[in-house]
Amino acid sequence: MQVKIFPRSVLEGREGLAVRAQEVLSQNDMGGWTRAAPTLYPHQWSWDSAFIAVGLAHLDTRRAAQELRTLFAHQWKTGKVPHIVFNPKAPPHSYYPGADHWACAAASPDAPPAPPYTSCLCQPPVHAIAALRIWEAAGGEHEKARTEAINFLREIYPRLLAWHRYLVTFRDPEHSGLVTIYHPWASGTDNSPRWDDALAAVEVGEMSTYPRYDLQNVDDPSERPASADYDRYLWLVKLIKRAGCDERAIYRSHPFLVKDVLLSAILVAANEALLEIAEVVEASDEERDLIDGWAGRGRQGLEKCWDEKLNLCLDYDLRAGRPLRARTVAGFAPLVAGRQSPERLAALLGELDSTAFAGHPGLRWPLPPSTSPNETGFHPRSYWRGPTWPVVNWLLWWSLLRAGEAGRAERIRRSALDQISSDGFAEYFEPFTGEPLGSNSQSWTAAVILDWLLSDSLREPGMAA
Ligand code: 9WN
Repeated sequence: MQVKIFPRSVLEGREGLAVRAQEVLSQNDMGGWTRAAPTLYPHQWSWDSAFIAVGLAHLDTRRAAQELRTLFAHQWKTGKVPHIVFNPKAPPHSYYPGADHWACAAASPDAPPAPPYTSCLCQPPVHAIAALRIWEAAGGEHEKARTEAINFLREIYPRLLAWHRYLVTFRDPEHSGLVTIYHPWASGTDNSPRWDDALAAVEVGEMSTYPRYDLQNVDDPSERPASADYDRYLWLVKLIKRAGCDERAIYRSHPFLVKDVLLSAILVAANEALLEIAEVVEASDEERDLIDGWAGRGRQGLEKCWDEKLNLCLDYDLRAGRPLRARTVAGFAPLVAGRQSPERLAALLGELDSTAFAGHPGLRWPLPPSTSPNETGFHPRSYWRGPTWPVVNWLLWWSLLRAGEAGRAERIRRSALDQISSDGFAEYFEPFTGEPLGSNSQSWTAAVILDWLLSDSLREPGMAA
C-alpha cells in the first residue's frame, strides 16, 4: 500500500497519530484484505473491513475498494456477507472457532466456493456507507481514480443490493423493518448485557471441551467474555451447524432469535448510502423505490422499539416475546438511523449527555461507555459490558453530523482522538482510567482515526493531494 503524505494543515498537529494509523493498517495488510488485528483476530471480519475501507479511502481509494471486493467475493448465494472469511495462512491455534470448525458451512448449497471458508453468521451492514466514502474520497483525486471508483460502484452496487435484500427478507420474514440475529456475534457487540436475558434461556447441551485461544492475546481474562458466555456461543454454533446453516431451519428451531436494533439502524443508514450509490450508477427507479421502502420500514420498526422510560431503543426477544431491557449504546440506534423528530432527537441527545452515558462524572474521557455504568450488567474492563470502543464513537460522531449536531460531533471526535493519542491503538478502553484493553494495533481503530483526521479534506478539493 502506498504511504500518503497529507498537508500538515489538515492534521491539526496530530501528524504522529496519522502516521501510526497508516503503519497499523499497513502492518495488518494481507494483500487485498486486512486482518482485524495482528494476533487476536488473524482473519477478515465483515464490519471491520467496512470500517477499514473508510480509513483506507483516505490513503488509497483503489486499495479501499479492494478491501470490500475481497469480502464480497465470499458473499453467499442468498446475498449474505459472512461475518468471517478465514485466512488459510493464519497460524495454527490462533483463533477458535476457526475454519475447521466452520468448514461445514461450505456444505450448504448457498455457500461460496471454499477454501477460504467462511462462517455462516453475518455482521452489521456498514459496507454501503464505506463504498460511498470511497466514492467521496475519489472525488478529490485525479481522473483515473475517479473512473476506477465509478467502475467499482457499478460492480459493488448489485452485490450491496443483494446483501440488503437478504437482510430484509431472510432476516425479517415478519416484515417488521427489524433484522433478526441468531447469534450474539452477529450483532458485533458480543457479550453486551443486551443479550443476557435471551442467552440465559439457552440451555447448553452436551459439548466437547474447546480451547480459548483468545485469552492468550489479552493481559487479563476479564477483558474477554466469560466461560459461561462462550459455552453458549459455541452451543449456538453447534445448533446452527446442525440446522445445515439453513436460514429457514434456523428460524424455526433456534433458541436465540432476537431483533437487533443497532444492526437494523445501521441498515437504515446503509440503505440511504445505497440510494446515493444507486443515483451515481443510474439504477432503475424501481430499485431506488425498493431501497427507499426498506429504509422507511426500518425506521418504523425502530419506532416501535422506543422505550419512553429509558429514552433508548430496545432489542426484542422473539422467542420470549418481550423487549430486552438493558441500557447500552445500542439504544442510540434511532440516532444512527437518522431523520428523527426534534423531540426524539432531543431525548436521545439528553440521554447521551446524561450521567448514564457520556456525562458520567467518573469518565476519563467524555465518551459513552458501551454499557451504562448505571446498568447492573456493567463491567468496566469486560469487552462490550462497559469499555469505550473507537468504532462506536465513530458511528455516533458520523450520526451526529448527519443529524446537524456538529458541536456535539466535534466534542466526540476530539475526545476520541485525545483518548487514542494518549492511550494507544487499542480495540477498546476502560472508561474510567483510559487503560487500553483487548487487542493492540486494532485495524478499525486506525481506520477511524484516519477518517476523523482527514474527512474534512474530502470537502476541500486538492487538500488530500
Ligand atoms: C467474534 C473483530 C471482531 C469484531 C467484533 C468483536 C470481536 C469476535 C470475537 O472481534 O468479535 O466475531 O472473537 O470476539 O466483538 O465486533 O468484529 O474485530
